[in-house]
Amino acid sequence: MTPPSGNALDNLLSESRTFPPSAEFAEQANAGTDLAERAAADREEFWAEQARRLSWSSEWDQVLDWSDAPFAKWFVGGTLNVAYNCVDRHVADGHGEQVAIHWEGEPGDSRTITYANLKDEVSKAANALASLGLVAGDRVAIYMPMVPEAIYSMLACARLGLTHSVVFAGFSSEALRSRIDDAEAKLVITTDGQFRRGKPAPLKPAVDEAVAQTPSIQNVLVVKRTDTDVEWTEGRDIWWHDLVDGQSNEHAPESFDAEHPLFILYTSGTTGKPKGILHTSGGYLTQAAYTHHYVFDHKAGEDVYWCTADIGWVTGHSYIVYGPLANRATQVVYEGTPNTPNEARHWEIVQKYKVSIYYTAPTLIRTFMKWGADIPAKHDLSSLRVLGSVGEPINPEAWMWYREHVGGNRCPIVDTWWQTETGAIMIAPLPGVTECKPGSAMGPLPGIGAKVVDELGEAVGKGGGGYLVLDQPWPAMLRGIWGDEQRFRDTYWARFEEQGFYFAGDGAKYDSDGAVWLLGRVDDVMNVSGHRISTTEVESALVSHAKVAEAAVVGATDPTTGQGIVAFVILRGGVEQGEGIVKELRDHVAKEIGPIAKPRQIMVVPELPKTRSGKIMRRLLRDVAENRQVGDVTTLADSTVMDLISSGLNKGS
Ligand code: 6R9
Repeated sequence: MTPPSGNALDNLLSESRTFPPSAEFAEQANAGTDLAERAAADREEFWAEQARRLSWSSEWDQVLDWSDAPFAKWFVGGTLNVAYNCVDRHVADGHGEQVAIHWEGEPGDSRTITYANLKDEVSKAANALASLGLVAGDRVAIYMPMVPEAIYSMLACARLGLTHSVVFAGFSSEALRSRIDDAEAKLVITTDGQFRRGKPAPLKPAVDEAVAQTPSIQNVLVVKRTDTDVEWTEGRDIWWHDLVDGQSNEHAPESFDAEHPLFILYTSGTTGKPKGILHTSGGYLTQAAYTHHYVFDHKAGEDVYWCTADIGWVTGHSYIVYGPLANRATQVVYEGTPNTPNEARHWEIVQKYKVSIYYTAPTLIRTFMKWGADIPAKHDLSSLRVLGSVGEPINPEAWMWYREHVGGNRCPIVDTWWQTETGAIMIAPLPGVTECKPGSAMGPLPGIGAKVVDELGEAVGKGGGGYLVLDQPWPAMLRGIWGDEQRFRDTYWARFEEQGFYFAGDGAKYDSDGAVWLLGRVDDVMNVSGHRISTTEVESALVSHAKVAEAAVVGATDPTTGQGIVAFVILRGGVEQGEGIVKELRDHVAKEIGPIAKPRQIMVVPELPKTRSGKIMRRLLRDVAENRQVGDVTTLADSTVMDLISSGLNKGS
């Protein structure tokens, strides 16, 4: 167990450093070795035990009904109210004065929200939504920055049995429009604007543009955040302060079936159209709470927890809203970017609130590395005791840096593998139990079944690699793709139909000790700063521009963002090449999808490499994008194409 040294950090499978839990940590840890034993002895009873962390209005008669696989039903016959579980019951248990949220605005304003305050705000918001005529089962789109009202809105929906669809506020109006349409949402909740890198940026105009084309929307509820002037459509638009503030803070929560739809969250797949991943109530909340409790070793009333995700992603749903609040966490919610007003902002926040559990993404850790270790070193980070990572594989070098410069060589690091589809963490070490290796997510959690298999679905042994599959249904699993049963079956279940495995789309390996190493996506989904973006989605955006004839997009390795988007485009005849067009196309992609999908690089090329059946050979383009010798070109329809591309690029087009 030696601290970081030098450069031999890259070869994952020769990584031999291990970090066993300290005796002090193990002694106080929530998890013990018995957890896995109990799960192995009786899986369903184990999950039933976890479900009892929640308060149910009526208990289930059956833990799991898998008879209609791949559509699972968990806690069949049980009823509960998700918002009651996240808010009211803590107040009823005498913890109303405990801080639920230390909210930190980007410009430096802050709000302290206790569980009693949260109950009032969520109740008022629920009364307000009900007054608009919304009833259980209706869909509500939430397109908001990280303001407390976004959390109130999600919980108010949950309280009323409305299904929310949170759309990341960095997405374009077109992305919002298609998500509203797909779910036929009746209401959008938004803000006038959002603070981004120290400046207010308008948000409502994107909603106005989207809603002009979405017949299902009846109202737009607008929180005033930046005091930006907005256009107003009378009869449709309503200010939050006008509607919500005057409502009663009493609202009786109704109980819903364990399988009542809680939310839809759109994520990129291998085709251009995002998939609406559907999650339900009882199983989802059970696993979100279970994992938050054990993986972060969370102690209610003692820890100060901070997950740096945005509520627009699943991590924000499960590890800002549902898991932590179900577990009565005191948490920090930060509105802005990590370098506003300077690169020390996160460490100032850790110091200010004495954050003890910090959960972030490898891309940010690598950014911190770039900014320099002297920045965290100037702050008191001694309150930290557990560090988490999510969103993409964490390279051993970043893991070691995180351990040393943020965790003071003292905090266990939990690298958590999961997906929008899995709803909650699936593969991660248990702090206090697992001996960790830098860069490995280690193994499936107790109660979870995951395996690495080959093409035929046969389990590979130690040292072997292949596809990651989940071989047992789990409580927080997706219950389908909204409105597209066939796509659900095809995407996740067709590949290993015979074995009944869920195909995750990730490559993985076991090392010689049997620890799991995630190796990234095996499909055409890129992972840019932990965000999933499909190559097809960006290609469709590019070809929707009048000057583009054809486009091919690849994810190229990037030292900071994990992958960077590199696009190859063929322009239409007569279009001038040069700087101007590249900027125009990058902006166009930002407008179509959102700034996160802006290609890092666009190369204008005369041809694209294709097989005889017309498939673009992305492998070869990736070679070009990563400045490698171009690989085997024998299956190309025209083997001279790569020379044409390379020579064109060398001329600097
Ligand atoms: C939670 C979240 C899911 C994809 C997943 C994988 C990658 C996430 C990871 C990881 C290696 C980890 N991923 N966590 N890869 N190690 N700890 O990120 O959900 O946005 O749906 O992305 O992210 O490729 O398939 P989502």
